[in-house]
Amino acid sequence: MMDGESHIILVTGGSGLVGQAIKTVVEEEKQQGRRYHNETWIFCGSKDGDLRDKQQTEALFKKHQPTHVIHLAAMVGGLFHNMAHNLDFFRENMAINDNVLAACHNNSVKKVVSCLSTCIFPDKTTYPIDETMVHNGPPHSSNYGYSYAKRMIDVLNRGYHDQHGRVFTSVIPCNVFGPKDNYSVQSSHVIPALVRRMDDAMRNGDSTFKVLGSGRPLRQFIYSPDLARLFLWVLRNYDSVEPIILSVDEEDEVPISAVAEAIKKAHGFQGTLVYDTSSADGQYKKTASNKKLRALYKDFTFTPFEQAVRETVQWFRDNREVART
Ligand code: NAP
Ligand code: GFB
Repeated sequence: MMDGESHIILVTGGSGLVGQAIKTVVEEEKQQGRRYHNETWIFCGSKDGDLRDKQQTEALFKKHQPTHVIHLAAMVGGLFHNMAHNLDFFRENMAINDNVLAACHNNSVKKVVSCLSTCIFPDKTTYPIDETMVHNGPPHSSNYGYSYAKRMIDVLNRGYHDQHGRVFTSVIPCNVFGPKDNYSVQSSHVIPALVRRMDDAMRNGDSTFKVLGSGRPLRQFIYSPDLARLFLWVLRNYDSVEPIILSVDEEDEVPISAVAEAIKKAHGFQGTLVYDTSSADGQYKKTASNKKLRALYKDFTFTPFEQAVRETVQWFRDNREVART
């Protein structure tokens, strides 16, 4: 964004893991005097308007008149929550995405950055996965609802560009974790689930700790502050409608067992990890290439995984009372 105009940036889903990370980074920029033009940031959660409802969505946009939007709001959850609620994930996210992008168009928002996920790619695919492969086949059966709804963001972005010349684009993060995540047992992703459950085990003095599944599946994890910095870079510098993967390198992919060991070390848990192979593993791998990002943003550095896990465990232990559990 190189013009001198005022920018009003509305972040839907602003009260969540990624939204709060963006808020923290924006505040750090202000403290460091790195103001980017005259940006006004507005972070919204569902209390500001239920985006499944068209009227509430339009009212939110009329109230704030954003010039730019980072669209994060979604029904989001881990493997087990998706497996149990594929219809809800599809319908809720379809409604949210159609309402938000229509409101962006109706209110002449200059640029929108929406959010897909590396888990929405075809289950049967070659590796590494890249941005051209989003629609090349059915997603994994565990989260088809969420996956198809997310893929429709890309379809909507193309439609608003082809029919109306809109610059609506999307990013495709790998698995995200960090402070202010969703730590609820029912719906959370693996890292917040293990962080919270191992804190419980430490408090209870348990001698064993159950990790669900075999521990063999492979994942790439991005620390939420790193993703936040990449989101700001995309908002200010990336103007293609084509999606862009925001992920750590392929070689940074880790098995779930290594995640559990890192969380065990960060907590100082002395008990034994036990793998419950009666629970689902989900996708074995979804290895994504960040080559496009590396080509465009050469000197970006990711926080080392073990350091990010240590900081996340520390945040949870210091903030358990206010965490979303
Ligand atoms: P999150 O912590 O669960 O936050 C979800 C956000 O969406 C919250 O601010 C929530 O508001 C809002 N929201 C949900 N339903 C809404 C509704 N009906 N109306 C208005 N707002 C609603 O999720 P996250 O992890 O930050 O995810 C943010 C984005 O990143 C999502 O689009 C997700 O698909 C994507 N993503 C996440 C991951 C990951 O591993 N976490 C990976 C790839 C992509 P309330 O807090 O008020 O409920
Ligand atoms: O983050 P997660 O729930 O989802 O990770 P996905 C699931 C993996 O972690 C599986 C293992 O291999 C689980 O067996 N795991 C071990 C656990 N212990 C636990 C635990 O206590 N809780 C959870 N949740 N997993 C999701 C998609 O896939 O990726 C979503 O379903 C979303 O749509 C998300 O996009 C980013 O990485 O398997």
